[in-house]
Amino acid sequence: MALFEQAYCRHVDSTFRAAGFLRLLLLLIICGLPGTIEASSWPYQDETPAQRDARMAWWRQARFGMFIHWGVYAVPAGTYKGKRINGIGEWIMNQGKIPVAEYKRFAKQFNPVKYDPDAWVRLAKEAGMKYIVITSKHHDGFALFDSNVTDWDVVDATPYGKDLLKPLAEACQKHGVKLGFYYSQAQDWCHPGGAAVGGHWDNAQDGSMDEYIQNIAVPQVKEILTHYGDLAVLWWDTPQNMTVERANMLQPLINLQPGIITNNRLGGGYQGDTETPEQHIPATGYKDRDWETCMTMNDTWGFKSYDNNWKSTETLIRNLVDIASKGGNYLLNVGPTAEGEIPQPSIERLQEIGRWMKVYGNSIYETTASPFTRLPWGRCTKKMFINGATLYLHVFDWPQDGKLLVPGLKNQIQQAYLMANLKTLKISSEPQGVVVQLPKQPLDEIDTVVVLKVAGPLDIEKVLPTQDAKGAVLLLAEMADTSTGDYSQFKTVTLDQTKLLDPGEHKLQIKPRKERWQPVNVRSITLEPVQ
Ligand code: FHN
Repeated sequence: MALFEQAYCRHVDSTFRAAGFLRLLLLLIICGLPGTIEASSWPYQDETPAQRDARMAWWRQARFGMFIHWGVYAVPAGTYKGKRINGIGEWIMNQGKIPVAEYKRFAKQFNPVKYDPDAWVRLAKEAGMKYIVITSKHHDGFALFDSNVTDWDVVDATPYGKDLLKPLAEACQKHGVKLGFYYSQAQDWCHPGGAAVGGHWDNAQDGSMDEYIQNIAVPQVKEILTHYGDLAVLWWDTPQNMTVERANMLQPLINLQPGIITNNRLGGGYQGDTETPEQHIPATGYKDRDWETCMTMNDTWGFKSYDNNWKSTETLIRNLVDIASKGGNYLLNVGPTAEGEIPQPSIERLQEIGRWMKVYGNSIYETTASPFTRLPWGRCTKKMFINGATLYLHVFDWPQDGKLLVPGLKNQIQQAYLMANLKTLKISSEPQGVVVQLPKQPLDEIDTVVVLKVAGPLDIEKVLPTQDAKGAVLLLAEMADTSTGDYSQFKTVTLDQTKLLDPGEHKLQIKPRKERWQPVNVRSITLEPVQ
């Protein structure tokens, strides 16, 4: 999760007591921060919805991209003076409080002679990824490109001595993969005046942040936006100490790449084009906002030699599907070594994802979010057409009796088949929805996709939650209108008791207390009858 988000997220898993009812309409209210500052130089502020859709089209169709965190931190790779340093690899300088001059010495061992940008791009493509975002400069201030305003870059400070972004840009161009640059605009631990979460630890870091923005960040952003051909994305990060004035020095530069997509991490009140949940998948998508979950395959972004906590291919594929089913993109990270190699476990996982994508990629690309609130056996993605829709049913949990219930679906089904072999499937319309008759075994243990072609506008009856045998009703976050935030640390809170005297529809509102004006993430609400 983004560090700057941590400050204002609170997590609640609420329990609410009620006294018997028939149906309940849930309205969850999730509040944002008090009004943000008006940003003035957003070049797309007069864009019509159609212009915006056209600008965002490739990104929305892509659904899957590669994040690359690469820099001098790959040399210590998590170890400093013989000690393993806690935390993510690219933060070793900050976590280990390594003095600037000492950290800079690691650059002498940064010699990525095995760097093969063409192979990296081919790997991304093989995995089914449509774009790459690479750290042109991370928080340690080290530039992977030849910068005119500093010697703290790959050309001047390393034995390798060559710009790393140029050949990557060429390979992306050659293979038709879009390229984006990550740029740490505020945190810079090696240039005086750059911000540092937790504060400076070396006098060499002290200086004016305004001058740092003016003399380092602004010219470097100009460099990355003008020296590498067409750029698709500019990915800001950690807006530590970014005032609106500082953001205004950087924001207009995006005009140098007309149509470029930027994220929401510049600071100064700029919302950018995309929300960027980090290391988690929101329970639902973001209403009226494009979004992209960025995630590591192990527990670090930058290479750490001893981080072997790799996610399984099953988890990664299901994450991609989950995200697509909520209308978002998945930006999956690799952290290459100081020699320029993507770690083998990452390569293997990307190749396995690629094998799945070869068969099922069309159920991900160009799809939009699921029309169902929740499917007990998996996820759904869809494509809408003038006369109907294609529903891709992603079956994670294969039904033992072979009957797949698509709850609430009322449409006439034109075709039902297994995506992998086009085998037609029998269907029947039942009062609870459409039932698809599946073969005994899934074709893919991770996710077998069933395609339903339906006629007419989608007609899906909302299946409302019902009481269980004990009379309890479980309301999940997926059923709410919107939800965001980190879904890893919840606590259960007993809220209150109330009497519902009349049967019928009731409205339940949950709001944060005014004096603690923060967003609340609600995972589920249980209504229990009072005995
Ligand atoms: O501090 C960084 C971190 O190193 C990494 O780059 C991630 C990627 O989204 N962003 C920041 C934390 O939010």
